[in-house]
Amino acid sequence: MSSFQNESTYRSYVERGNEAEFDKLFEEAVERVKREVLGKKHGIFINGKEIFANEELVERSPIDGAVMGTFQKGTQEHAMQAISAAKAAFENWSGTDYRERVKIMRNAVELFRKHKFEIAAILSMENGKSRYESVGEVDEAIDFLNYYSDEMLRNKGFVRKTRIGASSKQVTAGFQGAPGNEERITLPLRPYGVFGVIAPFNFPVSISTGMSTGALITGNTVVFKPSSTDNMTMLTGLKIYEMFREAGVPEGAFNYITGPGSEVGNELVVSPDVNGIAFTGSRATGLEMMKRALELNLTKAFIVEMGGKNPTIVSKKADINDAVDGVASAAFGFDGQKCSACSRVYVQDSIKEEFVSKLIDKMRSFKIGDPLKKETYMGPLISQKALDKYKTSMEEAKSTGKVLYGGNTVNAGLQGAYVEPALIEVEQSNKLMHEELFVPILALGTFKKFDEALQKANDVEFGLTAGLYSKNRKEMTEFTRQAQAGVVYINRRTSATTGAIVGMHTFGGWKGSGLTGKGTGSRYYLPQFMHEQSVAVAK
Ligand code: UN1
Repeated sequence: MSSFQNESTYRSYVERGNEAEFDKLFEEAVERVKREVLGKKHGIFINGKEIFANEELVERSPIDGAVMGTFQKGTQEHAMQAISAAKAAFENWSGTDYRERVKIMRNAVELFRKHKFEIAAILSMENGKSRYESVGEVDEAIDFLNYYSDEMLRNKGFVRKTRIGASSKQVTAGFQGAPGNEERITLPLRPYGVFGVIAPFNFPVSISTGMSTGALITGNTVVFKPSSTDNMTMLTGLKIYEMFREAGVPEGAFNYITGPGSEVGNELVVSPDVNGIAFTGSRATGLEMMKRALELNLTKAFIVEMGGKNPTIVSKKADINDAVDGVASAAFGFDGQKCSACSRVYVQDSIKEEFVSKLIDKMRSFKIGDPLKKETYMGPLISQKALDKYKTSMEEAKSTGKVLYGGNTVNAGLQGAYVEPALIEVEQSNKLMHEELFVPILALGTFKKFDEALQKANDVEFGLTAGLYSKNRKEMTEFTRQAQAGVVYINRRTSATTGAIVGMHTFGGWKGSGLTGKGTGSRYYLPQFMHEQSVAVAK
């Protein structure tokens, strides 16, 4: 069994002094994709067959409105068909040897590698990520495939065996713990059945692949719905579908369906034939789905990731430059459209002025515009809805607090929603300190004593990531003990709260950010896709 290694594409190019090659591969892929991939018409794939609906969905690039492709507006009826295809495929797929499923996932790794730059190029055009974020995301998808494959092998398919020895004594009537014959016991984790995989727009390659791999490799079959309405990422979703199929996932075991959450997503939630849901998205949607299933007395396995309002504490004992770099990347990378984004920063009073002035310098230096250009750090927001959120939140900040920097739209000469990174100062009780906005607005607060910072950091419903900058041992220990978050980072210059690496930083939310308390890229991820059975055979 190979030992797990991260894909680290960009890192290996720069370390070899070959960044030019990295750029060339990405730029050539963009041209190729524009010529050969964009603007086509695509169906839904159920049981390996392409199906067309009565209505269509046109996916456009947030960069300039270019048509990425025409997709199907799937209905409840289509969802029902996909669910029954997945149900019918379950017996065979769950019955394959786990090593066979691992082999198929390793084939998928090779396909993802082969098409790495092309998928990254589509991704940048599809959701507006920079080339670095996009290649990093494809790497993350490859890492999930490899990591979960390793986990299946390491756990030998998640089957254990044990036995109870025969007793020399027998009883006439049994009771708990009664001596008896020998028992051979097999303890497998077994797949639930059909999983609905409902993916977000912001990491449509890595999160879709990660959730789907989790379901498939453990023997479940899947109905996969990429983000299909306001924020569309159906084209990368289709590429994932194609690669899984080419890798050897049989027809019916993985189905691809586009369409509104209110029809397709809803059917996955309310259908008694769907045994589990893997979902990453907003807290409101996640909670609503779980409620709806329970109202129907359906006890599904829910594996949900539901956003964050992630804090960073900057103590006077911090390296301020590291803190500035880390907070700026975490808050404004990909325009803050990450559930891991830093959206609150608490700075100790005595260093506030220096920190704020350096942070604003950094924010001013970020290039905003076409994310296909090498120098761009911030591309467009995903949609008009996101732009509205940015604008109304900035209005709110103006009337209830102070705007320290930004808040305006930017004319990038393109038809897209380009905005400045924004820094606002509001009271802890302000709703801008509590609500997840998913736009590049960072709320600043201050503190005198470290305890106060911890209390404020924890004072939200969410608990996904949290960052600290301090060189003081006591503060570091205190933060580690008290931070109510599943992913905690200390003194990380590359980013205060984002950029978890598969297999290294496990990624899962506490409190209102999740449900199971177990993260992705973790040893405890796969067991969530299975229920345990103990099978005792007495001699
Ligand atoms: C998300 O924003 O939905 O740690 C997930 C990170 C990424 C995952 C983010 N690896 O920022």
